[in-house]
Amino acid sequence: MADEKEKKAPKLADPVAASVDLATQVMIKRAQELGIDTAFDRAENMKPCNIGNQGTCCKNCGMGPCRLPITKGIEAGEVDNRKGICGATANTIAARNFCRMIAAGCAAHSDHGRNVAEVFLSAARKESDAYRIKDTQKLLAVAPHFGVAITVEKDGETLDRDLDEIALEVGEKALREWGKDAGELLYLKRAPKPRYDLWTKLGVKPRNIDREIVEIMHRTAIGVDQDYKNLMKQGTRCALADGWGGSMMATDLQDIMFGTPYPLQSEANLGVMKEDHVNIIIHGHEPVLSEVIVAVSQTKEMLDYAKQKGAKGIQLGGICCTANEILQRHGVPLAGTFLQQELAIVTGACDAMVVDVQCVFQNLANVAKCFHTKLITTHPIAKMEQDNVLHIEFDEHHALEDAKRIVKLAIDNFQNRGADVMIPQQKSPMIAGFGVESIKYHLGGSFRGDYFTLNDNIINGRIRGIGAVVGCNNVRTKHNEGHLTVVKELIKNDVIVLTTGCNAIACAMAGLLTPETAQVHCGPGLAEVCETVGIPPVLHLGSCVDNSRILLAATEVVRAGGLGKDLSEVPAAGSAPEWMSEKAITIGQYVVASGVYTVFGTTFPTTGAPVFQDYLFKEHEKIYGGMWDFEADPIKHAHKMIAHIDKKRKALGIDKARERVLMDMADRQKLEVA
Ligand code: BF8
Repeated sequence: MADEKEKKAPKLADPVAASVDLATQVMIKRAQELGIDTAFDRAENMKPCNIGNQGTCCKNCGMGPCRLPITKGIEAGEVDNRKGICGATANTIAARNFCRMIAAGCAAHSDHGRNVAEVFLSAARKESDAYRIKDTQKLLAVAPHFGVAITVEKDGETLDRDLDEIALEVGEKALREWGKDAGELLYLKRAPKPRYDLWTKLGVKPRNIDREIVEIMHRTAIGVDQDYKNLMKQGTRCALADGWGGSMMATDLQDIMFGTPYPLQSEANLGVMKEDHVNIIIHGHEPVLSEVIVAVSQTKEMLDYAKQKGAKGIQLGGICCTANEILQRHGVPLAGTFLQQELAIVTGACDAMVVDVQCVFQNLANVAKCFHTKLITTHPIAKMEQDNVLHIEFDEHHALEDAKRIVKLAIDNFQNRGADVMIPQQKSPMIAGFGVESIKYHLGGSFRGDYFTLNDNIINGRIRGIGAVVGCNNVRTKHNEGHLTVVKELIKNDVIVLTTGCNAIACAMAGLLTPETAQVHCGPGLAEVCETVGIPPVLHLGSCVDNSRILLAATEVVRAGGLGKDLSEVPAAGSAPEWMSEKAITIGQYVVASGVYTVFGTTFPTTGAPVFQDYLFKEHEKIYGGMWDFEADPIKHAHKMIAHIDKKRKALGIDKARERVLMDMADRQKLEVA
């Protein structure tokens, strides 16, 4: 009997039920025909642990794991007597687990930021040929936030300071943010003053990034912090260290080194791969290597070499957030989302997949074994145990040589392709490359470059509000269905959408990142604005660390006037319909602590501790002006966001239909007084 059970073939995913995307469906089926399992199939055979899922499994010591599943009785109002061996309650356990997720997410984003800061400093010191200070305007804009002067006084005259000197000081000051011994994170003051003052009053201002992560690990160890409210105070401090610290610095320093994104055209989905080209897929998160690969793969030397080997050229494609980074700055097409990484290899046309850190499936190595694909890890902290994986460690001091070696390896591998190439045809055009600066220009014009026009259109009701829809794919829900349904429902109701991460890739694949989308999917007000200024109703703002751009865009909205004095007053809401990564929890917490209502879909990791969950979902609004929510149904999810936006419109007194007039500063000030 036991043998019979073991022999049972694993279940296969139904491709149509697994994804709304045709290319994905085709490639899941293709993998199944070839006998290759993907995450979609594995999810059929591995059900999530029901107790871990509720957030109430504690494995922080060797006496457990202590498992505290919720019961029907407790749900119905019975006294909750659950406790672990040490006495930890469900609230304590769920809060500890939640805080550890925040610490992990903050560590991931911020360690990325630290690496960028180190490369930045090496560029400022001119130690590398591959990196330089490219966007000096952004350097000058960012320097004052680090307390770095951009002018000098000489003989009673104010002179521009040397750019190299400024860059060096910015790099040094930035790097100190991870471990300085006193003070608070310098970027916190970029938030609107009432928000900064609130964080001061609540005692949640991060001191330095590393310390906040370490303190969570300490406080969540057995026998330390046993008050879920106190734990969440530290959770918030750590999350803010990510959003207004590590992530924001990563974005800024990357922009200075690699260029601030401006709108550009590109394409998305597996169909961007080309049969007659060398295909290199770049996957992961840190753009320091991928930037150089992009540059090297465009050199005549490499293109000639590719032709010599029988290819027509070199086609780059991205997966996950590296994809977003090189798309935003260079227009490199997106090959797919997090859940399409294995499928890119299943095409049989992936000559090399280059990975760095985060969101990389270890099963890529097993899939690569079935094809000619060279799977190359590049980061010292992220290797794979399988023996077919090549490790080419990347170092900023010889970045060009490393990138050349990788590109050459891919070209050499082109001729090893088997006959089993199958690239799906699907790909969609898109406009990407938005950011705080380009929104200013597009919605404000070159003479009036600011957020006034956006604010005016929110005030007059053409735009109902702002939705920030971000985050991962989660194989426990239909790939991209939540993302697309939430976004379409928002724009249909005149909510402009700012997107990052895998949501942005999903929207790109579905063609939502084009100005033409406005006519098809938007409500009349938003459609009118998009048509007038020629932007898509869904603006791609980059990778997940670039959620910091959303914080700063919202801050610009506050600054432009008429929509309140703090982020919590703006008619805006956040969403991650298909989240799965710990990073998403960190992002959610810093967005909530910045005053924004945030809804997650698919699952929520605190359902086994209703009192703690209430603290996040209800009490947080009283503390921060923003709170968490959970809604798996994407239409209801979108309408919860819209209801919140309407609540904020009402509080601002802009809920009534208004005469559509262009407001000046005086009008906006009058509104604020009212
Ligand atoms: O940092 S959205 S699946 S790729 S974690 Fe990963 Fe989630 Fe995609 Fe980027 Ni963000």
